[in-house]
Amino acid sequence: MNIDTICAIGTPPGRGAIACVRVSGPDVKEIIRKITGRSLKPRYASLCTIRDPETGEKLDEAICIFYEAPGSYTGEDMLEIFCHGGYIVPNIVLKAVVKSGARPALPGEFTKRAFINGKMDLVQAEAVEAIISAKDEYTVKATFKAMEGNLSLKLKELREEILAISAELNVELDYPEEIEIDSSHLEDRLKKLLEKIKNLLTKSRMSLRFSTGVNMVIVGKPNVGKSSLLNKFLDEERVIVTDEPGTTRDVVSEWLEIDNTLVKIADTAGIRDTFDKVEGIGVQKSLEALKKADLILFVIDASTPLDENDHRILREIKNLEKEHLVVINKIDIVEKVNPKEIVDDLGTNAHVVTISALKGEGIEELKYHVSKALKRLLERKPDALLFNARQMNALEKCGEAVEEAVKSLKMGYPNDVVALELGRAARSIDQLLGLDYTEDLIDRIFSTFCVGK
Ligand SMILES: Nc1nc2c(ncn2[C@@H]2O[C@H](COP(=O)(O)OP(=O)(O)OP(=O)(O)O)[C@@H](O)[C@H]2O)c(=O)[nH]1
Ligand SMILES: [Mg+2]
Repeated sequence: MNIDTICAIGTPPGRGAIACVRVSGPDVKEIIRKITGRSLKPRYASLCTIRDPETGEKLDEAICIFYEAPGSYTGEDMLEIFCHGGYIVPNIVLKAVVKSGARPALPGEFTKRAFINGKMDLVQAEAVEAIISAKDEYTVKATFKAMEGNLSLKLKELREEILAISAELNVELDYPEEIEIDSSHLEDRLKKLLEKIKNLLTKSRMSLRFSTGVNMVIVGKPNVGKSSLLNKFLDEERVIVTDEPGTTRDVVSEWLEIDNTLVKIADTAGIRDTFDKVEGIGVQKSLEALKKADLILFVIDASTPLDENDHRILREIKNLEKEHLVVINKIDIVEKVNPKEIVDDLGTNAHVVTISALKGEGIEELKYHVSKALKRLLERKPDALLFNARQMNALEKCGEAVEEAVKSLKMGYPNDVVALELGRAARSIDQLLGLDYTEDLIDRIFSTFCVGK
């Protein structure tokens, strides 16, 4: 393969103390000589004067680090120049590097080279990009494990198991007379394997939903102050608040960040029996929003006694086994509130917070408990899960093939039919890990990465 030398600014544009220009490829040593006039000891930080390779003009003072192949990110000779930041200097340095023989890199080209040179598999490469693009701490933590190789290990174990079962089937294919395989034992193994695949898919689906934002839904009977609470969370008059029960008729959601987690917060129509057609539709929508919720803020009104509507909503929440907090609102108009008495009466041991959405009292405490509840939810999620649609798709295909293999075995089909399905399953995992790839697919994946990574 004819490999050239690539370069890019690895830091985002804009005013900043330092920027990093990265260079990778066979001409790195030559480029270092041209722009610094020196040769650099690998893996040492050296303060260098960067010069125009043609005129010798001084361009910047920068820290340069040379990484010798194969001990670098890409597996090739690499140079990282830590020059002054801002809009101009990094580009001047980049130009000098280009003049010395490198060409500007395409998006994701450094990581693509790392992948092609066997420094990481496709799942790890995708994890690098997912970390850079993450919008919340959860995604960073989850994908960091994938970048370290935990997910790949899990997938390789699945692949090993598929190949081991295939091998047993093939033994019989090769020596049909001598060996007889106990097919019920193989069926058991296949079923266990299928179980593992399905489990990984289900958990990954949940985790993917999490990284695209947690659904937090505010529910309660009419007039308890749900919309007032949403407005307080957002710090603006986003939804209409009136003293008329049944004001909110639709689900209104907005994005919010709580303790580094992206939260989609939804206000809903108050839930009660109603003859009003529009309100009735609103109530239906509230019930549907409850089903989709990851976390529920169940609001009750401290100034009025609990009634059947409150109990009905709690029953709904309990039936759905949803994580919830009880929010007692309007504490500004009652003399004394006994939260314990209220939750005992309701029949829940969920955490309770007292607030006044009108006065803004208790909102910070509520946010604190929301963030604690989010942490509890996140901790439930195990590590090393699939984190994008491509990966999900490939593992789904693998699962389908294993399912077909189980069916074929049950139906007493010849072993080569079963083996064929298992071959398909193994290939899906190979594609997932990038052990089996086409240039076109790889280009498509890396083109979504950022330049300089
Ligand atoms: N005193 C007091 N009044 C409040 C408080 N929170 C809300 N209210 C009032 O209660 C009434 C209803 O508030 P909303 O926020 O519209 O209640 P809601 O739960 O969204 O009502 P629906 O949309 O009808 O289900 C309004 O008059 C609010 O001003 C509070 O903490 N204290
Ligand atoms: Mg409302």
